[in-house]
Amino acid sequence: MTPYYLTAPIYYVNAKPHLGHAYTTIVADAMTRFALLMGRDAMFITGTDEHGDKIVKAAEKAGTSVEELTDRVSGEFRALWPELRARPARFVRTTSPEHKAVVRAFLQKIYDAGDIYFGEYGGYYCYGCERFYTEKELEKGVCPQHLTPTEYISEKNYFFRMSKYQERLKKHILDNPDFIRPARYRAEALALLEGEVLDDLCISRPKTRLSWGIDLPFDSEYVCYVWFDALLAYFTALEGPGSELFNRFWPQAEHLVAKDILKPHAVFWPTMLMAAGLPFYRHLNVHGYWLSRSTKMSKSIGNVVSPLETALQYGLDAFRYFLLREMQFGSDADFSEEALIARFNADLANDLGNLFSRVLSMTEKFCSGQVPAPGPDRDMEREVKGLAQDSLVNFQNFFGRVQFSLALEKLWELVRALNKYVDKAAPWALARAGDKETLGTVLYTLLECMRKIALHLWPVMPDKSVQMLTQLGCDCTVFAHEDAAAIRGILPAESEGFGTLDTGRKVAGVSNLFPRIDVKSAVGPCA
Ligand code: ME8
Repeated sequence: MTPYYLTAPIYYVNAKPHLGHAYTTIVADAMTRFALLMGRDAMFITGTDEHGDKIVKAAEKAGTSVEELTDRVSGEFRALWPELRARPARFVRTTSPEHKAVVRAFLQKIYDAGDIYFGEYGGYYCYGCERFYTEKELEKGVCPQHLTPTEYISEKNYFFRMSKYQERLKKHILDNPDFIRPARYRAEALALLEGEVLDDLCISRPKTRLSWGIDLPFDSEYVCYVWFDALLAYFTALEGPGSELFNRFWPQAEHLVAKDILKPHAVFWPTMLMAAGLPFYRHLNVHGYWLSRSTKMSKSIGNVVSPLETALQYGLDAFRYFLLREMQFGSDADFSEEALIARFNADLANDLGNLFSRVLSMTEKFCSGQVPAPGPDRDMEREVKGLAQDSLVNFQNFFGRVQFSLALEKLWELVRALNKYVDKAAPWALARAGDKETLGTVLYTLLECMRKIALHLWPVMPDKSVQMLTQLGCDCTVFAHEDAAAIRGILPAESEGFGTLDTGRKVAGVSNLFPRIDVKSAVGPCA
């Protein structure tokens, strides 16, 4: 049983969670559920990033202590994830004693190895990014991310010899085409490593300027730079290097982030791993931004969508489906309620919901609500089954390669083909003609394909998936109890054979999974 360890970012506690954070965490949850279904011992983690200038400034602005702010906002993030059916195995707070111990041990290790030195540095500091920029990196004199003025700061600090590992990292990225994916971000990472020598990384802040951080183990006048501290949360969740958990899961680690934090994950982090003599992660999965009216949704701009309100308004699973279906992983996507409603009505109400409602009501009407026994397949059934196989294999392949939108599109090819098959096979005509055997074949083929669709949708729509399976008369105890051992590894076989659905089982007569949203009456929370 291969382990699977996925990390979502640990989010800053300077403001409440918004749709962008919810997206990454929901994707992490869906990827973990999928890995479990595919047979892996899977978990994902997240947490909150609580040190640094940005947090101190946010507390000052809120007129509260930094401790009060971090406790409150960290609590809000932690409480949101279960509401969105995302279940991180661990939630790391960077202010926790466990995390501080991991950071200090790591710093001491690479200090002892000679990869940290003391020096003087002057640079343009952006408080939003918590990092220095060189003059060349600024855009018209301001921070290229936040478009806000920077502050020139010159001071003595500790530096990590990042440049020492530049060539090895470049080679690793070149030798492993899917180390950073999709490809456009691999190219961006390579561009950072090509040409000029990397600056060494300034990893400390003097306490005279900032005291809200983790003390360096070798100099108590300094605290650790927040990014150096934050990345190590991925180790804290595994109880630190050397632990049993770490040895088991770290070699299978994957990260999930948006493009704003590509550089720390593609450059800082792998060089830190090399300095500590630890293996690289497997994949860095990078997605684009959710935009609101073509502008990045961001707490500093204030154009954010509340994930919980939207989920409550349209249904959590429909919301999760929309997020995974609408955004091509890697590219930006625009969030609008109109787009959500359009997707809901087309894909969920018309295609999927309608399929369930038609087939279940016909089973009720023509077969007393019981799964009928199938007769021999005709060309029509062979064609549908061939298509089902292709669609499910495609779904599994694309989903595993973080192409969620394409995976769902492939699954919907099957949903739509089944609706057409209903029209073509016309069960009502078979019932009228008294052809029970063919009627059984048609309804069985449909119900069995619908069961497979419902199972494949579990990572995306966990509640609706169970509802669909229950309507099909399947025993869902293992899903209701989220029994990982029983769920693990059930998906690969589903794209191969047919006939797992028991005949004679009672199915629901009425389905009503996704009632159509009337556009005129939909008054949204996020207009
Ligand atoms: O960067 N669209 O935390 P953060 C899509 N603490 N995703 C978005 C988004 C948007 N408009 N806005 C935010 C940090 N995100 C660091 C991370 S990890 C060791 C430290 C998501 O609170 C996306 O995952 O600014 C992005 O990378 C992350 O939130 C940034 O969260």
